[in-house]
Amino acid sequence: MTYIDLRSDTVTRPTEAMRTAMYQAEVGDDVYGEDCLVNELQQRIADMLGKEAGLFVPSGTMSNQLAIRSQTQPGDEVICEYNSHIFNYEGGGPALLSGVQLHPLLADYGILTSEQISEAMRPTDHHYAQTRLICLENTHNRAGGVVYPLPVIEEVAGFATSQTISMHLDGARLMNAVISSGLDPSAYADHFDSVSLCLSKGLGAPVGSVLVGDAELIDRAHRFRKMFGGGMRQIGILAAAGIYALDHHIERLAEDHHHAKILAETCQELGYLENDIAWTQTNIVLLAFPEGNTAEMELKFKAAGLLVSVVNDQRIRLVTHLDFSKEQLQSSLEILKKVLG
Ligand code: TLP
Repeated sequence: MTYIDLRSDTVTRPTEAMRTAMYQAEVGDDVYGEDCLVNELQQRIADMLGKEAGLFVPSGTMSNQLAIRSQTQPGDEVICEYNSHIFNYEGGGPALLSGVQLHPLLADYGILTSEQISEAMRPTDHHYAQTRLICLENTHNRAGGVVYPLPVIEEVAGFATSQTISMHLDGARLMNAVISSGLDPSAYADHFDSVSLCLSKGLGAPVGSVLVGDAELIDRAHRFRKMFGGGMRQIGILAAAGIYALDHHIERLAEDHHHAKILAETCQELGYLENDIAWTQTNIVLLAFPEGNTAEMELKFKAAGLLVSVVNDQRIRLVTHLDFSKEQLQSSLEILKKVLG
């Protein structure tokens, strides 16, 4: 049986044209800094986000972990959102790799405000861990691909500056936010010391993320990348895929958003959409199952030919992507009606 795969936008396979770019890539040893395509990719993303330097890393997880390691000391505290990727899906990495404690705050739709953060700040009293870093996520995955409102980011950043706290953006899907909001990528990135952008989500590359920041921060992250085992050699073949994605796969994210909206409309009609449809802003659709039967529903969807991901016992996630065609959209709508109707 061939399945329609809406588990994640990470499931895409490189297109023929992307594979050709990878095949033709000139390569060098990136540990010596001699892979021209890696250097080009890093600089392009840094420029796009208005930062000095970039660092190509194997995954979004490593990118976030390097950002935390490079901007904290063991014993520090990092504020993040309760449903953030960093708190939920990175294997407890901050405790092991950086020796920091996370201070997760639950926020409506994943959007942390400056008021919430200022209330959570630790006093300078020696009893407390010192708050050193705030991590935001845009778009917010577990909140359903929600785009962080820029004015909220501006307020959080203003507060962080006033307290000399650094800001990191998990921008795994930042380009989805950019396409949805129409804002320039740097309009978001300007408010952060470091930004992680994934090439292997909506942008359709097989591997890789780029962490950007000022030259000093990226130099520190570079040292930790080596320490964490992320120094890679002839990876121009991967950078070529990333460059191809930047050239060809950004604007088309609008199509994924359109497909997600159509799926969300049907889920809403069937009474299973998690939030008001206005919150389906990018490529993620969240379905609500208050009876806590998502494991059973996952199997029902699978039997009907649709792969979905279970977020928890009450939520299922659908993610649209480059390999999800118009024909598959039609079939998915039929499956949703059959299984949920
Ligand atoms: N998210 C994956 C899973 O890990 C949940 C997915 O299928 O959505 N930040 C955010 C916001 C992410 O959604 C992800 C991947 C990452 C970081 C980590 O990226 P990778 O998988 O490259 O380590």
